Amino acid sequence: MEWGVLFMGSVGSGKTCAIRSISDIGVVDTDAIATDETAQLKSHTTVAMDVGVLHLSDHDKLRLCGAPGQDRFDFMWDILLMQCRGLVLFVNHSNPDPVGELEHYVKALESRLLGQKMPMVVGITHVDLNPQVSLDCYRDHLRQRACSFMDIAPPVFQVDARERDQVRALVATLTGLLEMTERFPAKPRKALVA
Ligand SMILES: Nc1nc2c(ncn2[C@@H]2O[C@H](COP(=O)(O)OP(=O)(O)OP(=O)(O)O)[C@@H](O)[C@H]2O)c(=O)[nH]1
Ligand SMILES: [Mg+2]
Repeated sequence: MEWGVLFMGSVGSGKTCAIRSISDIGVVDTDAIATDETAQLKSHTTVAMDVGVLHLSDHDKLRLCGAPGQDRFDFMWDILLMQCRGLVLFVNHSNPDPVGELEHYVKALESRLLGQKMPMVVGITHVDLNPQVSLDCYRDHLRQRACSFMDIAPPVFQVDARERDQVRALVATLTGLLEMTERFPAKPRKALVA
């Protein structure tokens, strides 16, 4: 079995870093020198995609795809979404409006998936830079605001993208959700007969 997993989230949230942390092969990235406002945050930014591989067993592997965070490259989100079965959404907890950031990406995903189901886990990064603020704001937001591409509110984890074990734990949870979706695919609802 081989599944594609897409890492999405804002510039600098840690997508490329996370894929580098867990990939069993050298990551193919498309990082270029940042020239616009991104340069104030970091020196390099993904302009097309990252690709890595995580072997789960002799026969099973995950293809790890990283999307660009910048909205101007959002055409890549459509291309990558078509090739992936599950999502890891990163939110940078140290940004000024991280819940707004979460909402921005959930909305972008909904408008692209158009009702198609896709399991997702949410990873909150950079918590070490803003430890006094609880992660409940993300869970509350996702509970109140259903994601049309998931039947349940997605799990939310604190994760440091530089830490292999933490990223692996996040991806293991997503793999569990993917297996569940595979074994128990959502059945179309029967029409109600009056
Ligand atoms: N302090 C801190 N730094 C982190 C954490 N997770 C990742 N980083 C750092 O944050 C930066 C993330 O950079 P990238 O992985 O390139 O970010 P990206 O999401 O791929 O960004 P774009 O490709 O520009 O959209 C790196 O310098 C990481 O070392 C964290 O939890 N805490
Ligand atoms: Mg990147």
